[in-house]
Order: sequence, then C-alpha cells, then structure tokens
Amino acid sequence: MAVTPPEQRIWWNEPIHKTELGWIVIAFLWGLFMFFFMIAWHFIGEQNLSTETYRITPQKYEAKVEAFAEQFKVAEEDGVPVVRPPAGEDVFILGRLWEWWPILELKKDQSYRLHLSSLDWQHGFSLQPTNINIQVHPGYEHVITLTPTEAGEFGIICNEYCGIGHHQMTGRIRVTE
Ligand SMILES: [Cu+2]
Repeated sequence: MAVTPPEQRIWWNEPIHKTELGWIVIAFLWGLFMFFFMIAWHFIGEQNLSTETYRITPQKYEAKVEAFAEQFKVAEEDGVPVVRPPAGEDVFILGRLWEWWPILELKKDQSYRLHLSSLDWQHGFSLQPTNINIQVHPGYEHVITLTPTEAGEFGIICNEYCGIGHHQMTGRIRVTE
C-alpha cells in the first residue's frame, strides 16, 4: 500500500512482481505506439489542421473582424450581425468572453479561408455537429481552409473552460445551397 512506508528501506532491490512487470511493459509499448502514431496521423489522419498562423494583437484583430462584418452584413440577430461574404473570400470569426462573433452565412461547396483569434483568453472553437476543434489563442491568428459540404445550421461552442459564462459561449455558421 502506498499510504504506509515500504517494509524494507531499500525497496528498489526487491524482485518485481510478474503482474506489475506485465503492466509496465504494456504501458511502455502503448507509449511507443502512441508516439509513432503522432507521425502516422499526419499522413493518414483526416482532421489535420492548417499550420498557417500569424501574430496579431487583439486590438488589430478586432478591427479587422469589425470591418469585415460591416462590409458584408446582411441582417442582425439579437444584436449580432449576420455576415454573408462572397464565395472564396477570407472570412473572420473572433472569440471573446463569451461569444463567437459574428454569425457567418456561407455557400455550400465553396472554399473559404476562415480566420480565428481570441480577444482575451484561450478559447476552444468547436464546430458542431461536424466536430472540428481548434484551440484559439489571443495574439495568434489561425487560418483554416473551410469547404462546407452540407447545407444547414452549424453551432460553434467553446470547449476550453473560460470562466463563468463559458457554457453560454456559442456562435453560428449557416450554410446555404
Ligand atoms: Cu471560451
């Protein structure tokens, strides 16, 4: 038992029990397997993220997203602009306490360059139900190429705990035919 000291002070010279040795070997081999699969997933994984990332201040990113929303705004829902950018355009979403802003309206089968950053803390961009997950950090602008293959309404939630309003941190991407 770990709560009592070992009977022998020099405990590490005692022979190891077969069962324990078995588990150590299994854990070691599993660790090796996982290590080499980090490399393998790069080639066979279907959810590799883009590695395109830039440094940006939260103030500059906020100004960019606001200008984008202003330019392509078509409606407003509960005070949040609904933005319909032309196909192929660079599109922007920001994360902040506690919302993903603005609402995007995209066209099916068109590719967009989706930019993501945070204005305050670290957030987790999680697109549902497709289950695309990206960690979003303040100070970094991530760019992901996104091609919607299905029309409908997709929810964005925050899956990185970010304080008292975390559970209310949602957003939307709408895909039209
Ligand atoms: Cu969050």
